[in-house]
Amino acid sequence: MKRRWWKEGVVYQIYPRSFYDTNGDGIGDLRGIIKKLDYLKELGITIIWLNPVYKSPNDDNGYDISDYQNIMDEFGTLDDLQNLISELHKRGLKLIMDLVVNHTSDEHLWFIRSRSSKQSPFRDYYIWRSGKNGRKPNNWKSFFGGSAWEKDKATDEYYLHLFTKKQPDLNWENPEVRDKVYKMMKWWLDKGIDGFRMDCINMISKEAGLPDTDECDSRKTLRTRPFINGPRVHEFLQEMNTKVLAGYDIMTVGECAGVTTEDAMKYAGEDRHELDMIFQFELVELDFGPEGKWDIGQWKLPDFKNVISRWQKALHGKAWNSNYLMNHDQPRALSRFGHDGKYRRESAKLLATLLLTLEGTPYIYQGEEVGMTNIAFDSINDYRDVATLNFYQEAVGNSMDKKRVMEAIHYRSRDNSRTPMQWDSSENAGFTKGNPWIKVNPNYKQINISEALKDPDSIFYYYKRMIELRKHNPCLVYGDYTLLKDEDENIYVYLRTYGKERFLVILNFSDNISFLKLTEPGSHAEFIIGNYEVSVKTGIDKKMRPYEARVYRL
Ligand code: TEU
Ligand code: CA
Repeated sequence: MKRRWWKEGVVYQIYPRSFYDTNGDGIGDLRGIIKKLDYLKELGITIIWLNPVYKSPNDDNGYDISDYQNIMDEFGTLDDLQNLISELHKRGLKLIMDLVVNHTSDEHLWFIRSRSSKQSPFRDYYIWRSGKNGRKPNNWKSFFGGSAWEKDKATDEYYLHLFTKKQPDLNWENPEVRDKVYKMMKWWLDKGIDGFRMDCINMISKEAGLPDTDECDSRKTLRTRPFINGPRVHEFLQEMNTKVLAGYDIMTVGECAGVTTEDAMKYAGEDRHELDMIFQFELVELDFGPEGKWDIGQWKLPDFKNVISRWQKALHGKAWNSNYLMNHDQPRALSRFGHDGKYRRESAKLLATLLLTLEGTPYIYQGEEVGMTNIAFDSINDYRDVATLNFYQEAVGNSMDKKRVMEAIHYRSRDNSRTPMQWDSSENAGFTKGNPWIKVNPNYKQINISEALKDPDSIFYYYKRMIELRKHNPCLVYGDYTLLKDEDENIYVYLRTYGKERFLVILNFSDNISFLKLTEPGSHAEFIIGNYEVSVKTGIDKKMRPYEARVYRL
């Protein structure tokens, strides 16, 4: 396996809107990120991924872009971004930016021109169809509710939008569209950025004829939709690689909902010349009920282990994993896979241990490093996420019980991860001197960065130590992964092996004491790090306390 900086690095994801506000308008900004770079350097991360900062009317918080080569007014200017790049590079940190090219905003000049007339030279930049016998062109649904087709008055035709109707899908069949995208990517790379996180990249190719899909709703069958892993997607990505990516020493990660490990090998196989790695969704969909995302199910540790183990095994030596427990689209990992009450500190550290001892590049989401938790607003009016608001409208419209609707939102809303960063215990958690665009989590007085930095036993310092451990041990980066059998449904144990080096990781995912039933491996295990005081430093104590995590060198 080739050594690469992006394999050995640790990514920190910044959601700029909620990170740090420097001018009191209640919205995080680029200068705010620059102000906090020393904090991030202290944590030890090496790569920053920024959610979209381009010009946008913000129907979907920046994922609806109206100008790819300009910065959103609230976030700052191109000069600020250039400063951010040089301040990062000065500190030895890298920057990857979001690339959102499955769709644009309906306020992008291309779309304004495209919708103006059927004869427009931009018409074919998007996917236009006339209705079928007075009905929509097909039965595809938008990810955010309702049909994926919107009828446009000017020409009486429909355009496709897999997300909101302010996010029309680009037509990748059109070589002019692809060339413009590639040119724009080069423009950014020449500014010195170090790579891209590619939004919905496995949706850019749609099956010819745009056939109806057999099933619209279930996430389980997402992979079979005519717009997922479409017929030309690999051709497009190889073209992008040849024309753009290959010329730079950068990293790329593609967001790919609805992929198996086999699909992943096609997108990110070492010999494929497409992407460096992808985000897959299996882990974060374990608790989807049969009705999908808003149907709250239960996740179980054996399934959790299976998913991780399957991906670790399948990609080893062939492609590269990316590991994340949450992002800006997901609830807080701590509230979901850990325990955000009594065992908040222990379980946050347990999740850190997992994330930083797997093969693949780890992604930490802002606030994860201090154990931020989900939010539960009483009123729907305090929510901002378009997917949440659409779900509420639709569910209440279908006369679903309001209390149940709010419960689902409390568990699943994307706003769980989008509340402002909790910097200190001052008003608005020190995030802004003005009115925050979304309310701060009321627990900021206890949970904040300033407290964490004062406490040597904090979650923050545990992350820092784990990141350091990974940095100094290639075994944790490149080593082979083996799941060890333990009948206990609460414990997760695995080995990482690299030549003669071996690490053993033991995680108790329960709020009870559990006993390890392992017979092997040996008695001279050396304790390296854990989230509890440990008296036995050589050999393994089989008693695992609630959410206890330990790493041994064998
Ligand atoms: O998300 C794409 C995606 O697959 C979503 O449907 C995801 O499954 C959902 O948000 C989970 O709740 C990307 C971005 O990450 C997201 O923030 C954008 O809203 C979306 O694309 C459209 O650009
Ligand atoms: Ca601001």
